[in-house]
Amino acid sequence: MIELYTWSTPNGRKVSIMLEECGLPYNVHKINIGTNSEQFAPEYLKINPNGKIPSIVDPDGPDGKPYAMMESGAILVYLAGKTGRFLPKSLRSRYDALQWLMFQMGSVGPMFGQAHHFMRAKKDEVPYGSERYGNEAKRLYGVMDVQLARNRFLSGSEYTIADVATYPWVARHEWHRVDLGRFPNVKRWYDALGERPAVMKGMAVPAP
Ligand SMILES: N[C@@H](CCC(=O)N[C@@H](CS)C(=O)NCC(=O)O)C(=O)O
Repeated sequence: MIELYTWSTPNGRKVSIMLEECGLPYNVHKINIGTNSEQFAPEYLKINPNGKIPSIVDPDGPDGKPYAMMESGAILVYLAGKTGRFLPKSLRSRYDALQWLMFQMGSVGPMFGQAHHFMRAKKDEVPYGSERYGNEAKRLYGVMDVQLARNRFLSGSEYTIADVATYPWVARHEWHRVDLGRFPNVKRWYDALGERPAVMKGMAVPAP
């Protein structure tokens, strides 16, 4: 059974969606990052030296021994490798999926996260931050909208870990003040993914 350390955030839900999609059994351990202490507990830092969620421990790691992992993108690649699912076999499609996964990890996550910080987390909104990251979020929706006008899924015709990684961030579109109606191709993709049973189950982790 894979041990999942998570909280109710987009990065955490990428991994619960993937575990559900792959049909892998897992135990959920809640790490309440709002306490500003659980993620920095010495025992947890042994699993995730960066003091963030998500993390997993697979008792049946690559060499048959327990294996701990941090970084949601790396965890998705690992689970795709372990199960042979959601990362295409053909090299061209595989690199397409990895490009869009890195786009999520390097742009979508950090920029949307900063937009949330400035728009929501601060008691007094900082207009410069809200504008900068809000504009960048809209720009990234534009990039995804063009890509999804040409493709059913983010990296092509197949549902991959790039889609798994991006969905929970787009699910927070109201937080970064993006009107999905302005990005019809993203909306079509978002609505379709939201109907997948594994996506619904993964988005409900951790249970309240
Ligand atoms: N690049 C990391 C980012 C992880 C991350 O930023 N996690 C946030 C929640 S979404 C967190 O744990 N924040 C707690 C903190 O910064 O103290 C990943 O994708 O796993």
